[in-house]
Amino acid sequence: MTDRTFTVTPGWLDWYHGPSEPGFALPPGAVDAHCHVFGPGAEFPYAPERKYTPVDASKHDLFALRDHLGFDRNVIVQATCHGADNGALVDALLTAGGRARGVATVRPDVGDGELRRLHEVGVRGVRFTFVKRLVDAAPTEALETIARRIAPLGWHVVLYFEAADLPGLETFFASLPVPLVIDHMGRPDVTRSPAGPEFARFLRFVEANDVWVKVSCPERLTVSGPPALDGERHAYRDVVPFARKVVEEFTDRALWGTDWPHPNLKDHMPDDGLLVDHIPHVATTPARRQALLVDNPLRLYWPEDAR
Ligand code: 0GY
Repeated sequence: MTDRTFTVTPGWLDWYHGPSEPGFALPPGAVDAHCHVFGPGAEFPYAPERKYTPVDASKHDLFALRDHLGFDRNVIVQATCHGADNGALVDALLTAGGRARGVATVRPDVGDGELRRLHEVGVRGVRFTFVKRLVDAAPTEALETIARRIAPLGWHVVLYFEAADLPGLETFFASLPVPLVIDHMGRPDVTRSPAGPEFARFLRFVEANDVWVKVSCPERLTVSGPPALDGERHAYRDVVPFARKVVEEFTDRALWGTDWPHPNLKDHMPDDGLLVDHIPHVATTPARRQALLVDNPLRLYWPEDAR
């Protein structure tokens, strides 16, 4: 029998309850293109191979946040704590009634019937993480096999890696037969210059390949941190030049997501209302915001609704 009782990882920060009202009004049809559901563990047990046990964050909590912030739709991304059991994800997609699409995790031996079933409920991509603290080994072989399997479905691969690892991975990534979506701008070191060689390499990789970029997770990438909570709503300023550069250079290939419920944050948990107020600093014109928040995610996840 599966054990459905879980002890949350010591020091784990709960997600922010009662987020503030954003000052920035999202455009109609905005998509939160990177968020997760965690369990609840009693219903959807966490994977035995997980590297952390989170605080439960249910589909109901996620949809309440969507409505509070003013998003219209979600892209729910399978988190490593659920391994390749997509049960919680599929359940959330079914509940969302067309207002959510998903990115799953599958193993190389996944059946064609299972891939078709995932497609029917709204999955449009498969995620692979190369972030060492989240996986036992780089999933290179599995990625190669699965990318070939999902190509006929029109799916893409979501990649999560750290900037320092891109040089060793980019040739392999470029050889994959599907579009690539990069989480959190490839995790740049924001103490370096956005005009420096490391980020320039990332931008060249994006330029040269069929790559989309999530300009997400300022709260994870920041070194300067959020502002003191004294009414200042322009947070995570050290991340802005990186995200702005991506949005300006690749306006039609940038995506944005909350990353709610923000796994593995050690120092602070962001107020998701404040995160939304980060967006106009990154996408500085109405046209860029329309592309980032509406047109781009629709082209990738709801092409039938895209302009
Ligand atoms: C994120 C970032 C993290 C975790 C995961 O699947 C995951 O466990 O994505 C992280 O720890 O940096 O995108 O949620």
